[in-house]
Amino acid sequence: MHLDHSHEGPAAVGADALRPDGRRRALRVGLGGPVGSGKTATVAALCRTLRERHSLAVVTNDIYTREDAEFLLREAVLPPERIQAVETGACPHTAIRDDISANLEAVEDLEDAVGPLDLILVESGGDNLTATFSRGLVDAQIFVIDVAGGDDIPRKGGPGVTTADLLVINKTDLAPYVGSDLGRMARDAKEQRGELPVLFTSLKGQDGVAPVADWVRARLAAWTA
Ligand SMILES: Nc1nc2c(ncn2[C@@H]2O[C@H](COP(=O)(O)OP(=O)(O)OP(=O)(O)O)[C@@H](O)[C@H]2O)c(=O)[nH]1
Ligand SMILES: [Mg+2]
Repeated sequence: MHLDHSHEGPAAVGADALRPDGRRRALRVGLGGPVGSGKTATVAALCRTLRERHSLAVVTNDIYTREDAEFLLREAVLPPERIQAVETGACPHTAIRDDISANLEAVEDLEDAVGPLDLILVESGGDNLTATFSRGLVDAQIFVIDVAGGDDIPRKGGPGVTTADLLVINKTDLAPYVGSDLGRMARDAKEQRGELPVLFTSLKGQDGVAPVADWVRARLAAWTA
């Protein structure tokens, strides 16, 4: 049985926000979602957009490989010492929700090695609609789906779609080719999520990640306030 922490509130900015040396730790943002929806592409684009102004690091999770980390290294989105891979060896959600020890170790190692850091992005391995992060691991979570996965995904709900702090619906450039109705996706997402935000992106376009980067900047501002 999997523990579901999705109903816990956001982590309080309290003692948990401080490192043993008394400095504020980095804001930790998790990215989850189905296989191939664009999580790594979003992480890469966020790094390129935010790295000038902020001190960043990334943790990737893959089941048996280090492919996502290797992609980010090849693309040189950050210096290599700021990218860490966790090989989960099991269902991806297990490592972000049920036994978060390997991921916690990775984020703490990064802060020790290259800190102080403003932001650590933790990418989950691609998983199903129930995949959510433990609030013991991340302060906020982004759920990335894409229009090519079917325009009924927001309507199907599941904890990723309904409770993530931000829902990203990616690959809008593909909508005409796969017959996805973006208006319907927006209405269904609103119905599932109420006031929680939803952003549409196309990472193939110029600066396509900008709305997500703005959302992350707002979270960072709140974290450091
Ligand atoms: N057309 C289009 N392709 C995209 C977009 N975003 C990502 N892709 C492509 O989609 C494929 C999968 O993207 P990834 O970022 O690797 O997806 P992921 O969610 O990290 O995949 P896993 O980690 O394997 O679950 C890649 O070929 C990307 O280039 C987009 O906005 N539009
Ligand atoms: Mg990936």
